[in-house]
Amino acid sequence: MITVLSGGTGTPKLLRGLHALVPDEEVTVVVNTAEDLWISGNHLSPDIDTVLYLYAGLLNTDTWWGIRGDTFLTHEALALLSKNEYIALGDQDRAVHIARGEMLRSGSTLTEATRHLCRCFNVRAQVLPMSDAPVRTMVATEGGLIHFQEYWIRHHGQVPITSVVRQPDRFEASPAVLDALMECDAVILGPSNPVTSIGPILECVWVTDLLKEKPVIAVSPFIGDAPISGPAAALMEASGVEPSSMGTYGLYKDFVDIFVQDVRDPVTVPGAVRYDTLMKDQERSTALAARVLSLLKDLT
Ligand code: GDP
Ligand code: FO1
Repeated sequence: MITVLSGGTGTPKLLRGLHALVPDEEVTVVVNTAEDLWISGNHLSPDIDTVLYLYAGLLNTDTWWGIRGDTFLTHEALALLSKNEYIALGDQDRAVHIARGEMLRSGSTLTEATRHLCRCFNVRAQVLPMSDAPVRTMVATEGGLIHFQEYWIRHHGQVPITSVVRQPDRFEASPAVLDALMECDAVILGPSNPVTSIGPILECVWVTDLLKEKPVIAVSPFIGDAPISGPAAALMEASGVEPSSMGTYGLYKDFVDIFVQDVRDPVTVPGAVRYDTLMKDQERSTALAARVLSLLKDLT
Protein backbone atom coordinates (compact mmCIF):
# COMPACT_ATOMS: atom_id res chain seq x y z
CA MET A 1 0.00 0.00 0.00
CA ILE A 2 1.35 3.42 -1.04
CA THR A 3 0.24 6.71 0.50
CA VAL A 4 0.66 9.82 -1.62
CA LEU A 5 0.43 13.37 -0.22
CA SER A 6 -1.18 15.61 -2.81
CA GLY A 7 -2.23 19.08 -3.86
CA GLY A 8 -4.31 19.77 -6.94
CA THR A 9 -1.97 19.91 -9.95
CA GLY A 10 1.59 18.54 -9.78
CA THR A 11 0.89 15.43 -7.71
CA PRO A 12 -2.28 14.49 -9.63
CA LYS A 13 -0.05 14.34 -12.74
CA LEU A 14 2.04 11.72 -10.91
CA LEU A 15 -1.13 9.93 -9.74
CA ARG A 16 -2.14 9.64 -13.41
CA GLY A 17 1.11 7.69 -13.91
CA LEU A 18 0.61 5.50 -10.83
CA HIS A 19 -2.92 4.74 -12.04
CA ALA A 20 -1.39 3.11 -15.15
CA LEU A 21 0.98 0.93 -13.10
CA VAL A 22 -0.60 0.06 -9.75
CA PRO A 23 -4.17 -1.04 -8.95
CA ASP A 24 -6.02 2.03 -7.63
CA GLU A 25 -7.08 0.00 -4.57
CA GLU A 26 -3.43 -0.04 -3.47
CA VAL A 27 -3.14 3.74 -3.42
CA THR A 28 -4.27 6.13 -0.68
CA VAL A 29 -4.16 9.82 -1.51
CA VAL A 30 -4.03 12.25 1.42
CA VAL A 31 -5.20 15.55 0.01
CA ASN A 32 -4.67 19.14 1.10
CA THR A 33 -7.84 20.90 2.26
CA ALA A 34 -6.38 24.26 3.30
CA GLU A 35 -7.61 25.83 0.02
CA ASP A 36 -11.21 24.82 0.78
CA LEU A 37 -13.86 27.52 0.76
CA TRP A 38 -17.59 27.95 1.20
CA ILE A 39 -18.66 29.86 -1.90
CA SER A 40 -22.20 30.87 -2.86
CA GLY A 41 -23.44 28.61 -0.06
CA ASN A 42 -21.61 25.44 -1.16
CA HIS A 43 -18.39 23.70 -0.30
CA LEU A 44 -15.47 23.91 -2.73
CA SER A 45 -12.58 21.55 -2.01
CA PRO A 46 -10.42 22.11 -5.10
CA ASP A 47 -7.66 19.59 -4.45
CA ILE A 48 -10.04 16.81 -3.39
CA ASP A 49 -12.14 17.43 -6.48
CA THR A 50 -9.16 17.33 -8.83
CA VAL A 51 -8.09 13.95 -7.42
CA LEU A 52 -11.69 12.68 -7.48
CA TYR A 53 -12.27 13.75 -11.09
CA LEU A 54 -8.88 12.38 -12.15
CA TYR A 55 -9.75 8.88 -10.88
CA ALA A 56 -13.28 9.18 -12.25
CA GLY A 57 -11.85 9.99 -15.71
CA LEU A 58 -13.70 13.33 -15.73
CA LEU A 59 -10.93 15.83 -15.01
CA ASN A 60 -10.28 18.75 -17.31
CA THR A 61 -6.55 18.22 -17.80
CA ASP A 62 -6.12 21.51 -19.69
CA THR A 63 -6.59 23.39 -16.41
CA TRP A 64 -6.17 20.55 -13.85
CA TRP A 65 -9.37 21.67 -12.14
CA GLY A 66 -13.05 21.14 -12.89
CA ILE A 67 -14.87 18.69 -15.15
CA ARG A 68 -14.00 18.33 -18.84
CA GLY A 69 -16.67 19.93 -21.04
CA ASP A 70 -18.53 21.49 -18.08
CA THR A 71 -20.75 24.54 -18.67
CA PHE A 72 -20.71 27.73 -16.56
CA LEU A 73 -24.32 28.95 -16.77
CA THR A 74 -24.93 29.16 -13.02
CA HIS A 75 -21.58 30.86 -12.50
CA GLU A 76 -22.41 33.50 -15.11
CA ALA A 77 -25.82 34.11 -13.54
CA LEU A 78 -24.43 34.26 -10.00
CA ALA A 79 -21.53 36.52 -10.96
CA LEU A 80 -24.15 39.20 -11.82
CA LEU A 81 -25.71 38.83 -8.38
CA SER A 82 -22.74 38.51 -6.02
CA LYS A 83 -19.21 39.85 -5.77
CA ASN A 84 -18.25 36.71 -3.89
CA GLU A 85 -18.74 34.43 -6.91
CA TYR A 86 -15.19 35.16 -8.08
CA ILE A 87 -14.21 31.57 -8.88
CA ALA A 88 -15.39 30.05 -12.16
CA LEU A 89 -17.31 27.00 -10.94
CA GLY A 90 -18.70 24.69 -13.61
CA ASP A 91 -22.32 23.52 -13.39
CA GLN A 92 -21.56 19.81 -12.89
CA ASP A 93 -18.69 20.68 -10.56
CA ARG A 94 -21.07 22.84 -8.54
CA ALA A 95 -23.42 19.85 -8.14
CA VAL A 96 -20.59 18.18 -6.22
CA HIS A 97 -20.14 21.32 -4.07
CA ILE A 98 -23.88 21.42 -3.37
CA ALA A 99 -23.96 17.73 -2.38
CA ARG A 100 -20.87 18.07 -0.19
CA GLY A 101 -22.19 21.27 1.42
CA GLU A 102 -25.44 19.47 2.28
CA MET A 103 -23.58 16.51 3.79
CA LEU A 104 -21.39 18.80 5.91
CA ARG A 105 -24.37 20.89 7.04
CA SER A 106 -26.14 17.65 8.03
CA GLY A 107 -23.25 16.65 10.29
CA SER A 108 -21.10 14.39 8.08
CA THR A 109 -17.36 14.80 8.33
CA LEU A 110 -15.39 15.80 5.23
CA THR A 111 -13.92 12.28 5.24
CA GLU A 112 -17.42 10.75 5.13
CA ALA A 113 -18.56 13.17 2.43
CA THR A 114 -15.46 12.38 0.33
CA ARG A 115 -15.98 8.62 0.77
CA HIS A 116 -19.57 9.04 -0.46
CA LEU A 117 -18.43 11.03 -3.50
CA CYS A 118 -15.77 8.40 -4.29
CA ARG A 119 -18.46 5.70 -4.23
CA CYS A 120 -20.74 7.78 -6.49
CA PHE A 121 -17.92 8.29 -9.01
CA ASN A 122 -16.70 4.70 -8.75
CA VAL A 123 -13.28 5.82 -7.52
CA ARG A 124 -11.31 2.86 -6.14
CA ALA A 125 -8.29 4.69 -4.75
CA GLN A 126 -8.79 5.79 -1.16
CA VAL A 127 -9.05 9.60 -1.28
CA LEU A 128 -8.71 11.17 2.16
CA PRO A 129 -8.97 14.83 3.14
CA MET A 130 -5.97 15.59 5.38
CA SER A 131 -8.25 16.74 8.22
CA ASP A 132 -11.88 16.91 9.21
CA ALA A 133 -11.28 20.31 10.79
CA PRO A 134 -11.68 23.42 8.62
CA VAL A 135 -8.17 24.72 7.84
CA ARG A 136 -7.38 27.82 5.78
CA THR A 137 -4.26 29.18 4.15
CA MET A 138 -4.35 32.96 4.44
CA VAL A 139 -1.86 35.47 3.05
CA ALA A 140 -0.91 38.82 4.56
CA THR A 141 -1.32 41.74 2.13
CA GLU A 142 -1.22 45.52 2.62
CA GLY A 143 -5.01 45.39 2.98
CA GLY A 144 -4.89 42.66 5.67
CA LEU A 145 -5.19 38.87 5.71
CA ILE A 146 -7.04 37.33 2.77
CA HIS A 147 -7.86 33.72 1.83
CA PHE A 148 -5.35 32.11 -0.54
CA GLN A 149 -8.06 31.66 -3.20
CA GLU A 150 -8.86 35.36 -3.01
CA TYR A 151 -5.16 36.20 -3.51
CA TRP A 152 -4.68 33.74 -6.37
CA ILE A 153 -7.98 33.96 -8.24
CA ARG A 154 -9.61 37.31 -7.39
CA HIS A 155 -6.29 39.23 -7.40
CA HIS A 156 -4.52 36.94 -9.94
CA GLY A 157 -1.58 36.62 -7.52
CA GLN A 158 -0.75 40.26 -8.33
CA VAL A 159 -0.78 41.80 -4.83
CA PRO A 160 2.41 41.83 -2.71
CA ILE A 161 2.31 39.37 0.20
CA THR A 162 4.46 39.44 3.31
CA SER A 163 3.59 36.17 5.02
CA VAL A 164 1.52 33.01 4.84
CA VAL A 165 -0.67 32.17 7.83
CA ARG A 166 -2.47 28.90 8.54
CA GLN A 167 -5.73 29.10 10.49
CA PRO A 168 -6.11 27.65 13.06
CA ASP A 169 -2.46 27.33 14.09
CA ARG A 170 -2.92 23.70 15.25
CA PHE A 171 -5.12 21.04 13.61
CA GLU A 172 -5.48 17.28 13.73
CA ALA A 173 -5.12 14.86 10.85
CA SER A 174 -8.25 12.76 10.37
CA PRO A 175 -8.17 9.31 12.04
CA ALA A 176 -8.27 7.72 8.55
CA VAL A 177 -5.13 9.64 7.54
CA LEU A 178 -3.25 8.53 10.64
CA ASP A 179 -4.31 4.90 9.97
CA ALA A 180 -3.21 5.15 6.33
CA LEU A 181 0.19 6.52 7.31
CA MET A 182 0.67 3.82 9.94
CA GLU A 183 -0.41 0.96 7.69
CA CYS A 184 1.24 1.87 4.36
CA ASP A 185 4.52 0.47 3.06
CA ALA A 186 5.82 3.79 1.75
CA VAL A 187 4.92 7.44 1.25
CA ILE A 188 5.34 9.69 -1.79
CA LEU A 189 5.24 13.48 -1.51
CA GLY A 190 4.30 14.52 -5.02
CA PRO A 191 5.54 17.62 -6.84
CA SER A 192 3.04 19.99 -5.25
CA ASN A 193 3.36 23.46 -3.78
CA PRO A 194 5.40 22.96 -0.57
CA VAL A 195 3.69 25.90 1.20
CA THR A 196 0.02 25.68 0.20
CA SER A 197 -0.39 21.97 -0.66
CA ILE A 198 2.12 19.70 1.10
CA GLY A 199 2.80 22.12 4.00
CA PRO A 200 -0.72 21.93 5.50
CA ILE A 201 -0.66 18.11 5.38
CA LEU A 202 2.72 18.03 7.15
CA GLU A 203 1.40 20.45 9.78
CA CYS A 204 -1.42 18.10 10.82
CA VAL A 205 -0.57 16.78 14.28
CA TRP A 206 1.48 13.51 14.18
CA VAL A 207 1.99 13.45 10.42
CA THR A 208 5.74 14.16 10.35
CA ASP A 209 6.27 11.79 13.32
CA LEU A 210 4.66 9.00 11.30
CA LEU A 211 6.62 9.89 8.16
CA LYS A 212 9.89 9.40 10.08
CA GLU A 213 8.90 5.73 10.51
CA LYS A 214 8.32 5.08 6.77
CA PRO A 215 10.31 5.04 3.54
CA VAL A 216 9.55 8.46 2.01
CA ILE A 217 10.26 9.80 -1.49
CA ALA A 218 9.61 13.44 -2.39
CA VAL A 219 9.52 14.90 -5.91
CA SER A 220 10.45 18.56 -6.34
CA PRO A 221 7.89 20.84 -8.06
CA PHE A 222 10.72 22.94 -9.54
CA ILE A 223 11.58 22.54 -13.22
CA GLY A 224 14.56 24.63 -14.27
CA ASP A 225 14.72 27.33 -11.61
CA ALA A 226 10.97 27.88 -11.17
CA PRO A 227 7.69 26.09 -10.52
CA ILE A 228 5.93 25.49 -13.84
CA SER A 229 2.55 26.63 -12.56
CA GLY A 230 0.94 28.29 -9.58
CA PRO A 231 2.25 30.64 -6.91
CA ALA A 232 4.78 28.39 -5.11
CA ALA A 233 7.73 30.78 -5.55
CA ALA A 234 5.97 33.89 -4.17
CA LEU A 235 4.52 31.94 -1.26
CA MET A 236 7.83 30.28 -0.41
CA GLU A 237 9.50 33.70 -0.42
CA ALA A 238 6.76 35.14 1.79
CA SER A 239 7.29 32.19 4.17
CA GLY A 240 11.03 32.86 4.41
CA VAL A 241 11.92 29.73 2.40
CA GLU A 242 14.26 29.86 -0.62
CA PRO A 243 12.04 29.30 -3.70
CA SER A 244 14.02 26.37 -5.11
CA SER A 245 14.44 22.63 -4.86
CA MET A 246 16.91 23.28 -2.05
CA GLY A 247 14.28 25.27 -0.14
CA THR A 248 11.77 22.48 -0.75
CA TYR A 249 14.24 19.84 0.43
CA GLY A 250 14.88 21.92 3.56
CA LEU A 251 11.19 21.58 4.45
CA TYR A 252 11.26 17.77 3.99
CA LYS A 253 14.77 16.79 5.08
CA ASP A 254 13.83 15.52 8.57
CA PHE A 255 11.83 12.60 7.17
CA VAL A 256 12.59 12.18 3.45
CA ASP A 257 14.76 9.24 2.31
CA ILE A 258 15.06 10.08 -1.39
CA PHE A 259 14.57 13.51 -2.98
CA VAL A 260 13.90 13.59 -6.72
CA GLN A 261 14.70 16.74 -8.69
CA ASP A 262 14.40 17.60 -12.35
CA VAL A 263 17.32 17.19 -14.76
CA ARG A 264 16.96 20.90 -15.70
CA ASP A 265 17.22 22.13 -12.12
CA PRO A 266 20.23 24.48 -11.76
CA VAL A 267 20.30 23.88 -7.99
CA THR A 268 21.93 20.66 -6.84
CA VAL A 269 20.40 19.11 -3.76
CA PRO A 270 23.09 16.85 -2.25
CA GLY A 271 22.15 13.18 -2.57
CA ALA A 272 19.14 13.87 -4.80
CA VAL A 273 18.22 11.65 -7.74
CA ARG A 274 17.68 13.47 -11.05
CA TYR A 275 15.00 12.57 -13.59
CA ASP A 276 12.96 14.34 -16.22
CA THR A 277 10.01 15.22 -13.96
CA LEU A 278 8.01 17.28 -16.47
CA MET A 279 4.76 15.31 -16.91
CA LYS A 280 3.43 16.86 -20.14
CA ASP A 281 1.31 13.84 -20.99
CA GLN A 282 0.19 10.41 -19.76
CA GLU A 283 3.32 8.75 -21.11
CA ARG A 284 5.65 11.05 -19.16
CA SER A 285 3.56 10.70 -16.01
CA THR A 286 3.78 6.91 -16.31
CA ALA A 287 7.54 7.06 -16.93
CA LEU A 288 8.16 9.18 -13.81
CA ALA A 289 5.80 7.04 -11.71
CA ALA A 290 7.71 3.91 -12.83
CA ARG A 291 10.99 5.47 -11.72
CA VAL A 292 9.56 6.50 -8.35
CA LEU A 293 8.15 2.99 -7.83
CA SER A 294 11.51 1.46 -8.64
CA LEU A 295 13.23 3.76 -6.10
CA LEU A 296 10.60 2.69 -3.56
CA LYS A 297 11.31 -0.97 -4.25
CA ASP A 298 14.96 -0.38 -3.33
CA LEU A 299 13.90 1.37 -0.10
CA THR A 300 11.38 -1.19 1.14
P1 GDP B 1 -2.41 23.39 -6.65
O1 GDP B 1 -3.10 22.73 -5.51
O2 GDP B 1 -3.27 23.59 -7.87
O3 GDP B 1 -1.61 24.58 -6.26
O4 GDP B 1 -1.38 22.32 -7.20
P2 GDP B 1 -0.14 21.55 -6.56
O5 GDP B 1 0.33 22.20 -5.33
O6 GDP B 1 -0.46 20.10 -6.53
O7 GDP B 1 0.87 21.74 -7.72
C1 GDP B 1 1.49 22.97 -8.04
C2 GDP B 1 2.95 22.68 -8.28
O8 GDP B 1 3.04 21.59 -9.21
C3 GDP B 1 3.71 23.83 -8.90
O9 GDP B 1 4.70 24.23 -7.99
C4 GDP B 1 4.31 23.22 -10.17
O10 GDP B 1 5.66 23.60 -10.39
C5 GDP B 1 4.23 21.74 -9.94
N1 GDP B 1 4.06 20.97 -11.16
C6 GDP B 1 3.04 21.03 -12.06
N2 GDP B 1 3.26 20.17 -13.06
C7 GDP B 1 4.45 19.55 -12.80
C8 GDP B 1 5.22 18.57 -13.49
O11 GDP B 1 4.86 18.07 -14.55
N3 GDP B 1 6.40 18.19 -12.90
C9 GDP B 1 6.84 18.74 -11.72
N4 GDP B 1 8.00 18.32 -11.23
N5 GDP B 1 6.12 19.67 -11.06
C10 GDP B 1 4.96 20.07 -11.59
N1 FO1 C 1 -8.16 28.46 -10.52
C1 FO1 C 1 -8.08 29.61 -11.19
O1 FO1 C 1 -6.98 30.15 -11.32
N2 FO1 C 1 -9.21 30.22 -11.69
C2 FO1 C 1 -10.45 29.68 -11.55
O2 FO1 C 1 -11.45 30.27 -11.98
C3 FO1 C 1 -10.54 28.42 -10.87
C4 FO1 C 1 -11.76 27.76 -10.71
C5 FO1 C 1 -11.80 26.53 -10.02
C6 FO1 C 1 -13.01 25.84 -9.90
C7 FO1 C 1 -13.06 24.64 -9.24
C8 FO1 C 1 -11.88 24.11 -8.68
O3 FO1 C 1 -11.94 22.94 -8.02
C9 FO1 C 1 -10.67 24.77 -8.83
C10 FO1 C 1 -10.62 25.98 -9.51
N3 FO1 C 1 -9.41 26.66 -9.66
C11 FO1 C 1 -9.35 27.84 -10.36
C12 FO1 C 1 -8.17 26.13 -9.10
C13 FO1 C 1 -7.82 26.80 -7.79
O4 FO1 C 1 -8.83 26.57 -6.85
C14 FO1 C 1 -6.49 26.29 -7.27
O5 FO1 C 1 -6.58 26.08 -5.93
C15 FO1 C 1 -5.41 27.27 -7.59
O6 FO1 C 1 -5.35 27.40 -8.96
C16 FO1 C 1 -3.97 26.90 -7.20
O7 FO1 C 1 -3.85 26.20 -6.07
